[in-house]
Amino acid sequence: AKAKLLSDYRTPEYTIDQIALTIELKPNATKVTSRMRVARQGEHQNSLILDGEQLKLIAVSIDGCLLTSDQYSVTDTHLEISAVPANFELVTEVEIDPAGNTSLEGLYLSDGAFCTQCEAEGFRKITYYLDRPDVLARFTTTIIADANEYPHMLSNGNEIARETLADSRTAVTWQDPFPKPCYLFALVAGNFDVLEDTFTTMSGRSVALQLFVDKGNLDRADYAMVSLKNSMAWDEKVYGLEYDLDIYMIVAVDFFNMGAMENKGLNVFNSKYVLANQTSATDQDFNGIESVIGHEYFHNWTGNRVTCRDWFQLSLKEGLTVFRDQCFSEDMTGSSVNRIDDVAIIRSHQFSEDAGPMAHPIRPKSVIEMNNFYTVTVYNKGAEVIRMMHTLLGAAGFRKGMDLYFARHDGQAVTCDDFVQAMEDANDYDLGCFRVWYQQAGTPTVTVNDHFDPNTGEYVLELSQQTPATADEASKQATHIPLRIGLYSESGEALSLDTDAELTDGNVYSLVNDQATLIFRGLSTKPTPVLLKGYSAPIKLEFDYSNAQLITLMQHCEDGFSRWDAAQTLFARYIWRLADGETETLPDELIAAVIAVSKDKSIEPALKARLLQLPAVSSLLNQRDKIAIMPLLDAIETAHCQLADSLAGICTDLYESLRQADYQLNAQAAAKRALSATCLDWIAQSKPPVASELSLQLYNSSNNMTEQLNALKVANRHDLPIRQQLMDAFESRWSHDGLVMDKWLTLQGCWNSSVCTDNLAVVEQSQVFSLENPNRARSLISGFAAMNHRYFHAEDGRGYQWLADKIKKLNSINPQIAARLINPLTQWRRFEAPQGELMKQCLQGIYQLDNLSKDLQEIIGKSLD
Ligand code: BAL
Ligand code: ZN
Repeated sequence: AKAKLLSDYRTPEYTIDQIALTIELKPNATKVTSRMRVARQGEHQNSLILDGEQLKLIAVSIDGCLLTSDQYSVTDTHLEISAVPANFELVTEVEIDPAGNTSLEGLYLSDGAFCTQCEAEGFRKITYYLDRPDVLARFTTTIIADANEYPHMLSNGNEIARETLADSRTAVTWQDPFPKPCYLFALVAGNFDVLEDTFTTMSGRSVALQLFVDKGNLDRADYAMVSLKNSMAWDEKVYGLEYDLDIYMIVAVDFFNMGAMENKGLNVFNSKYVLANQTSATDQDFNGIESVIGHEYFHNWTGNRVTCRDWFQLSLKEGLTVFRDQCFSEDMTGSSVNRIDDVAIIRSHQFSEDAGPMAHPIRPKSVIEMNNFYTVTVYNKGAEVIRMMHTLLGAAGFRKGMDLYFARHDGQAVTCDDFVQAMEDANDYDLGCFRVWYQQAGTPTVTVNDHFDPNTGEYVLELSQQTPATADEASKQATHIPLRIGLYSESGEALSLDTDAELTDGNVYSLVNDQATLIFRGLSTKPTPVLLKGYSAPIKLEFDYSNAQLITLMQHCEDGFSRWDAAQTLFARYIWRLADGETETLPDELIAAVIAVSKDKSIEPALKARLLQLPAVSSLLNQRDKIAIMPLLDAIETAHCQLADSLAGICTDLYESLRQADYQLNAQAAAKRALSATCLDWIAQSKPPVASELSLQLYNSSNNMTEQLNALKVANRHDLPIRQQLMDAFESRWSHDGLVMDKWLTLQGCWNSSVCTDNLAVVEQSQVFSLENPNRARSLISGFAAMNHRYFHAEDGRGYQWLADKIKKLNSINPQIAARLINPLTQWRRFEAPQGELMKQCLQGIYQLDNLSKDLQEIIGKSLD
């Protein structure tokens, strides 16, 4: 397969501004008739080339005249018609097979309901079309189906007609008044329960809200509806953006590749991000629902009203919309820990993408399979890039930029440059070198040295930035890095900053060159610097803090992120020293500091839970170029044991004090549950029998999934004697419910036991598991390959082989999911022998497959290159 390049972008030679679709639904033979108004753009005589895949062409006509087969040609990927008029009506008729579509892209069946997923390039699996985001058309869609079997027939926009046909069939017609690219097209037909509500917009319009869920699931739909209404109100309040149709529909389906999809007026959601109640879902699940519901809703403006010119610009809508959903969640919970969790994703997953074979800028330059670029770089680093503009311009300046962006581009398909230009123009602010963030991959490192002169009271910081080479490009430029700076006294008080350096509101310094020197005056003793408050840029910061400085920051810094960052740095420092054989014990001062944190009643429980956690393995892996995995895992275990001996007693008291009489669904109660789980984990590390008893008690006495799952996780992670009993109890209670059983599958995958790998074969055979369902496949496979480091990386290579075997099967079933789940193997270069070599061999084995998908070809090809 050939790569497409950003630099090859050309405006379309033809456009389609109106399309009327008639879709006669039958599971194995759906007929799609599309009537399109086509117009040539510019002076040329080139043929019209439409995208289309896996379509059976029945007929083509132009302005009412049926074409003969010599007037067009059909390949696996295109329909080409030569000698077309400048303006004409094109009608095509095709047949497709939704029931046979296991890729879940295009039109397919989810548990008997028809649904669609068109982004990025799935519409071409429904009909022949100019399947590119810069072709915007008004869609009218008529769905024909048996109304008894499919009482709900939905598409974008408003229902404008309904007609009863022969054979108990009904035709329902929808019209979307907003021109849109075809990736935002959606169709759903099925038999659902519906939760209905209304929202009154800021201009007083009433919008009907409808949430469609599988029969019997209405008791799990309330939270999604509340989240939707909160999102609508938030976008009005923060951005002055109002919803624009009279109806907003969300359909929850069980078979879905992504989290959800923002189709105009008709979102289709993975049921994981809709269905939740106290007994079936954890606090984390509820947070996920709030953020994904918000995310898809916010797309209505950032994505739908203003869309992307081409897929290289994906971060235009995704980075911006992730930033918006992060701010929404932060406002809803009002806690500093949201920021910590966002940063943890960058450090664990985005840094590894930057350091691996698929490294790409947030605006990629070259793509083989677009589905491979729905990445943590485009989404989460993209959001960090938007956040940096927000930091540099301030909330009011950012809002001015957004207003100008919509004023200029509403109804258009635009580029990331257009967005940056609007921010620049609205604020008269130079974002020239900031644009480098869009152009180059890689994680910049800012190295900082300091010097204090007690005679003059001057404190000097010397900064330099450098971005290492990435797989896609060796040479790197300096970029615009906002550093939010604070100086702290020995006891952790914030000092006022007296400097000639240009600091904007909130003490933000713009590092734009390779190097810079900052001088602060009027200091009586050497301060402790913090340069990345709130994680003001997605970089690595290198500064040689003393243990004492880090301990002070962990205990006293007013910025929650910086406290956590200091704790993580301290822990990581000693884990690496243990791994390298440089020490065998954690220093007393570190243990004392952690105990002090655990006892400090002024620290909010959510933050305390995070301060008491060791760095994630996935984040530690990104701190070195080459990893000896078993010594690292052993070091983490040693650090855990040593700390646990000192912490278990305090954690037992804390655990008791955190008991809550009733279940409450709010951020404060959830924070206590999270801290309580952290305590239980420390207890389990040092006193397994006590933890066994507490876990059993917690599982049996609690009335909510969060606590029950916390009990199970501890039993699973420490392989407590009680584990099997709890797993069996969970299975018998939930075996009928795939969504809940995903948690059980993940636990099976990350079971900390030497029999885990053997057990996978048993679990795969269980009724609940299925490679066809992405949620089931992801839960078990990622539970093992991304979370169970010790057994996935076992030196006999069996973990790798197990994953390779799943990937080979998924390659034929669902290439998108296969390409996601193969990720752990693609990092082989970073692992020392024997692991690295064994991983590579598994990749080579998959690469030999005859029918290897384009998705896997791109990823494995780059990985082995
Ligand atoms: N647009 C694909 C799903 C999402 O990011 O909302
Ligand atoms: Zn999105």
